[in-house]
Amino acid sequence: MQRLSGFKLSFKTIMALLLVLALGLVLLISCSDNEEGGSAGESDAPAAVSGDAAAIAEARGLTPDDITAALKTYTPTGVYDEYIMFASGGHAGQVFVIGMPSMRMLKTIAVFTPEPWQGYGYGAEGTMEILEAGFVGDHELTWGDTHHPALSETAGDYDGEWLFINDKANARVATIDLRDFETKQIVKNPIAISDHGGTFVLPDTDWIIEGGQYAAPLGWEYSSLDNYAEDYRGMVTIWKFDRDAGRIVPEESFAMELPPYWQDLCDAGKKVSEGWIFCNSFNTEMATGGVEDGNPPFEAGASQRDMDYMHVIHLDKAIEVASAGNTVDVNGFPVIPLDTAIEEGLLYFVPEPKSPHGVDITPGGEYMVISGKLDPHTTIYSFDKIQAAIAAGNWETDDYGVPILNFDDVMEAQVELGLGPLHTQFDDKGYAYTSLFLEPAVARWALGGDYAELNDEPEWSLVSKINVHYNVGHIAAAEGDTVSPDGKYLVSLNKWAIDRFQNVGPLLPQNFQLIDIGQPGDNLQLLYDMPLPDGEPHYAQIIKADKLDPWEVYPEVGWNPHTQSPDPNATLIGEERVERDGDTVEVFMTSIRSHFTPEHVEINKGDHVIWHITNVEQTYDATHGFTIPVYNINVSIEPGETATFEFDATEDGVFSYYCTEFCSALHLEMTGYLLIEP
Ligand code: CUK
Ligand code: CUA
Repeated sequence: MQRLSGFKLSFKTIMALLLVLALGLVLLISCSDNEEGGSAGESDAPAAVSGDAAAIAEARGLTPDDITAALKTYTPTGVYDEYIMFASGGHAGQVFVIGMPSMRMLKTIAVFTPEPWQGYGYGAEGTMEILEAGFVGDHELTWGDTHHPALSETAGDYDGEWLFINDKANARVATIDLRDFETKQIVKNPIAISDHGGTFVLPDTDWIIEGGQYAAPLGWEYSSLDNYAEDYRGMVTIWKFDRDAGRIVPEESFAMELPPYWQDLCDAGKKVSEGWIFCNSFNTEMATGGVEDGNPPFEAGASQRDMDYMHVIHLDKAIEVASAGNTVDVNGFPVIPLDTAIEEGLLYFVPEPKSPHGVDITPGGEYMVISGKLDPHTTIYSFDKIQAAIAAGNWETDDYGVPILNFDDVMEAQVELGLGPLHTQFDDKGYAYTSLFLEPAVARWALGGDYAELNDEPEWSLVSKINVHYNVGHIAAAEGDTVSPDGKYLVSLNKWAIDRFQNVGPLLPQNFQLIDIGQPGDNLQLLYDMPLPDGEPHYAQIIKADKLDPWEVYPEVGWNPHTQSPDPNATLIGEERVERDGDTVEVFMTSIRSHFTPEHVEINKGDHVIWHITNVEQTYDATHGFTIPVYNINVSIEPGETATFEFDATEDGVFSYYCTEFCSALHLEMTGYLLIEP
C-alpha cells in the first residue's frame, strides 16, 4: 500500500523519469558491445518502450527505483552476464554458479555430495574415487558443509583456472577444475576432524590455507575434556597446490599446531604483507561447555573476555621450517609444534575485540580488518605497525608462550559501524563494506591511508548503510578479494528470507540480494532478491566472466575428465564390442544421437561387469545420460567424454538401459537391453 500511494504522489515524476530511462535504454541498446550475446543488439525494442513501459509500471505499481533496478539487472535472451559468482552451498555440500547481474543460476557443481544429473557418485569411475578419497575410515561420507570458495589467483588477481572449497563438518578440501567446472579431488585433513578457516589461497595459489575451528586432540585422538588445555589443540593446515598437475599434494603439505582457541577465518597477506597469513579466533577463554553440569553455556563461556587473538603467522618462514623437517608426525602428516612455531618467530597474537568473526585484508595488503560480533566497531590493524611491534620485541605471552603484541601498538583505527559487524569486502573507490548481522544492513565505510585519495570522505569513517533482508552473513563484492577489486556490484548473502517470497512452508530459501555499489557516497541501491533454495551458502567469490575460459566440448573424443587426458578405454565408432575374460565382462560402447552401440548386452548372473561408454559427439551441448535400473548406475557423458563404471551382476533379469537426456527427436529410442541370465 505504501508503495502504491508513493507511486500516485509522484506519478508525473515517474512519467518524466520513464522517458529518460527509455532514452537511456535506447542508448544502452544501440551502444551494446556485448561480444558473445546474440540477438538483443539487433532488437527493435526502442520504439516500443516509452508508452507501454509507463502503462506496465503503473499496472504493476513499480516505483522509479524498481524501474532502474529492473533496467540494471534485466538481461535479454542470448545476452551473457558480466560476472560469475561461485557461492558455497553450505550443507548441500556443493558450489553454486550464478550469473550477475541477472542472478540466473547456471550450475550446481557437485563436490562433497553425490549429484545424479552430473552422474557424480552414481557409478562413474573418477567421481567414485574422488568421493572415496574423502571417506574417513569405513565411514562413507555423502555430504559436506561447504563454507568458503576460493578462486585461484595469479599475482593476487583471480585467474579463472581453479576453485577450492572446504567442508567444515569433516575438515576436507576440494579442488575444482574450471575448464569443465568439475570436482577433481577431495583431500581429508589428516589431523583435524572439522575445520572452518578455509579455503583461502596465497596470491599465486602455490599454497591453500585450511584453518581449524573447534579445538580437539590432533590426529582424531580421544582425550577427556578435563584435559582440554593440555591435550586439545587448534591448527592451521597449509596445502601445497601443484598447478600443472591440478592437484593438492598432501606429501608436500604441512600444518602448524596452535593453542586450543577456536580459530575462525583466515586471509592471506598480499602485496606488502605477502608471505604472512592472518586468522582470527574466539574462545580464548577455552570454555568447554557442559551447561548440563552447571557450567556456563558455550555462548557465554566463550564470550567472557574483552579480547580474543588475531593469529599473525609468518608463512614464508613456516614453509622453510617445515621443509627443513622441523616437524612432528601426527597421523602421518608433518606438523610444526607450537613450541617450534614460537621459537622460530612464526606465530604472534594481536588482541581483537570481542567475539570476532573473520579477518579481511585490504587490496594492497596494508591493513587487516576484524569485526567483533559483540562490538559495534570494526578494528583496523596496520601491517607495518605489526612488523614494528614484532621487531621491537615488546610483548607479553599467553599461557602457551605465544607473544601477544600490544593492541595500541598495532591498531590503526576503529570505525563505529553498528550492531553485529561480521565480514568485510573492498571496492575500487577506497570503500570497505561490512555486513551488520543484527541490524541487518551492509555498511559502507571509507578506508584511510592511501585509499583516502580515492573518494571524498573523511578517512576511517562510516559513509552509509543499506538495509538487507535479513540476517546477513558474508557479503561478496565483484573481484572483492583480489589486489584490484572492481566495485560495481555487491551481493549480501542473507540467511533469513521472511516476507520476501511466497510461503513454501517452514523451511525458507536463503536470500541473495544484489546491491549496486557503483556510485560513491550515500548511493547504495538494492537491485534484486534471488532466492537460493539449496543449503546455506556462507561465502561467495565473484569473478569477471571474461576471465573464465571453459571448454565447450572435451578436447578430443575419448577424453577422461578425471585425468584430463585421453582415456585408454576410449571407443570409436566401429570399435564397439563385448569381451569376456572368465567371469569378467568388459563392454566398449559408443553413444551418438540416437543410439547406443551395442544395443544388446547379454551376460550371466555372477559376472563382474566393466562398462565403458564414449560419447563420440563433438557438438556443443550434445550430452547423453546413461542409466541401468536397479544397479544404481547413472552417468552423464558430455561430448567427447569416456565414462567407465563397474558392477557385479548379482540380480538376474531384463534391464532396459536408456539415455536420460532428451538429446534428440529419437531420444526415447536411445535404449538397449541388458539381459542377465540366471
Ligand atoms: S562463516 Cu558463515 S556467515 Cu563459515 Cu565465513 Cu561467517
Ligand atoms: Cu541421448 Cu537421449
